[in-house]
Amino acid sequence: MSIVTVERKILKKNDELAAENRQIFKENGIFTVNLLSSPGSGKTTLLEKTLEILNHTVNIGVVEGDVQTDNDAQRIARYDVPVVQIVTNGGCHLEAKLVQNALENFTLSSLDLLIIENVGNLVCPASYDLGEAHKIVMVSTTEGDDKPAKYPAMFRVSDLMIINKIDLLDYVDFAMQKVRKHALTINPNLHIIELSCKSGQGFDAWIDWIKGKLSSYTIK
Ligand SMILES: Nc1nc2c(ncn2[C@@H]2O[C@H](COP(=O)(O)OP(=O)(O)O)[C@@H](O)[C@H]2O)c(=O)[nH]1
Ligand SMILES: [Mg+2]
Repeated sequence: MSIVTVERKILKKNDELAAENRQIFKENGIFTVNLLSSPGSGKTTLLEKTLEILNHTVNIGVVEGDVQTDNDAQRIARYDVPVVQIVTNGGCHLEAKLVQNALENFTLSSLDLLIIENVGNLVCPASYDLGEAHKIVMVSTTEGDDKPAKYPAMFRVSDLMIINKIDLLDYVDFAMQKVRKHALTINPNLHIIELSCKSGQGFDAWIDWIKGKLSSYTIK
């Protein structure tokens, strides 16, 4: 009983800090997304491809969350965009306070888009609002087709599901329609994009989604 109470208090505090972050994003005209998946689904690869395409037209900042290393931040730094690594030292998710601290390292007034790559985990990050406009959940064809059924909370709180690695569909047991059906049963409003970060197939739909959101996000 007491454990439940403590957890509620932590989440309440997190929600307050997330509201502060949301206000900071609003004041600075920054569209922020929180990217979530299991380890290895392709979050960093999606970011790399996105930076290749959008880097010259959109001012992008990246926050990388990882349990132990700064490997992903190093991958992103090659694109010459501002990137801040948060190492959680074993923590399984990012929290609003950690993101707020990370924001001090950006020139916020010059950012249009902030992409937060969360710690690879389909459970804990679902409960933690970071102040983002949208949570985006990614699944990939190599990790089985049971993820929406097994981790429904993540699909309930997300607005977009990206199904990555469709270049491997012929080689893996992955029933696309089953995944789509389960996810939509949990969240009928979920937008779904199938793509391959490797072949580029379907990637335009993702870029169009981001561009559409950026253009309708009139908060300056
Ligand atoms: N075949 C294939 N491999 C991919 C694709 N996207 C990412 N990968 C590979 O999947 C592995 C994990 O990718 P990464 O971006 O580090 O995943 P993260 O842990 O979610 O950030 C890497 O070896 C990538 O090259 C894809 O669309 N197709
Ligand atoms: Mg990564």
